[in-house]
Amino acid sequence: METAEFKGQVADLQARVEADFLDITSLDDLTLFFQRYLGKKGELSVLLKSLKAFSPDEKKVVGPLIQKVKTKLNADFVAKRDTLELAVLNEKLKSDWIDVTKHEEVLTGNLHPLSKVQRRIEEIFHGMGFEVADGPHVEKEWTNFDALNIPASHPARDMQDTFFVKTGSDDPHENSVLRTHTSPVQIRRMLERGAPVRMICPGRTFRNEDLDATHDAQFYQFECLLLDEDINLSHLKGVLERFLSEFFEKEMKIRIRPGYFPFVEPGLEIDVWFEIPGKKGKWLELLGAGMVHPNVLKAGEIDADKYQGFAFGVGLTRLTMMKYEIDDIRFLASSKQDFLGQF
Ligand code: FA5
Repeated sequence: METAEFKGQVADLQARVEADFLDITSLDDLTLFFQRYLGKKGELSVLLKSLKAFSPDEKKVVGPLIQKVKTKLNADFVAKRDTLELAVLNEKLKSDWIDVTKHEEVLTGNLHPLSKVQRRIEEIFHGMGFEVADGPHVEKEWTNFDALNIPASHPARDMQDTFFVKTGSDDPHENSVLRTHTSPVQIRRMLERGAPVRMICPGRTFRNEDLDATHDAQFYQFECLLLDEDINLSHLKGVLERFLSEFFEKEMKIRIRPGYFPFVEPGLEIDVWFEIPGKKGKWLELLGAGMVHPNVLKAGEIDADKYQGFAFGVGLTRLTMMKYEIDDIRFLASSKQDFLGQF
């Protein structure tokens, strides 16, 4: 190629580069522009390679011409890239900004009242040296009834009250029920770890009952079992009074009546005096209790000559209703935010 022709090509290239450069409005345009002129196979690179054909003297003339174009082109390219990238960033900032001073109403969750009450109960009993145990919802018929000295003829086993899961076997270890109370955990705890025992067990219980404002088919109880040497009813009364006073944050009055539960002897029903400000106070039936029956100790493989103790089972759901003045048990199973948000 003649130097004149080369000069002409450089001038032509420069004119097109300048025209095309003016059309660049985006980073995509810029990439295409780069590929067309500056990339490995770009026009400028091809022209630069053709320099090889010139003599050293000719190179001295045409070399600087094309170098000048290349230097300018590179500088323009970088400047344009910076400008376009900044524009993209500014656009993004416009749409992404956050006003950190703006006050937004944020809906936060809270614990369910039953969970709050359960945690508080656990705290209080931990403070008195009790452990928290757990048991399954689907329980062996044996553990739920037989081991607790509830004979096969007892009305509590009636289809009206118990949700049977598996029936038909003569062996109560083979049949299962939805546990009707938390008392079977007493047996589990005795068999697992022996005496002495100081445990509570909060959990869900199930009964096939007529439902009303104070009775649900699923409700929560918590069981308390204390086995040791020389335990008597005054220990039961002391633990209960201490628990109730801490739970309700005031001195609570209790009334002890004789009651019948096959798994305790003597058996007791315990009521608490309950007052809502502005309303008449009343005795509320809250729990069943008593000294653990020797047959139950036997089922739990405890040496009844050495150890004895008390047990009680409290309606945790009822305790929750008292604490928060909830007058219908069905609210506790609802997912209504107006209700749940209050706690
Ligand atoms: C029992 O379940 C015994 N296992 C308690 C017990 C344990 C006695 C250890 C002695 C020794 P009862 O059926 O009374 O007892 O139930 C205890 C409490 O559970 C009741 O006082 C009541 O507060 C609550 N409760 C019973 N049925 C329901 C129900 N359908 N809905 C809500 N709470 C209930």
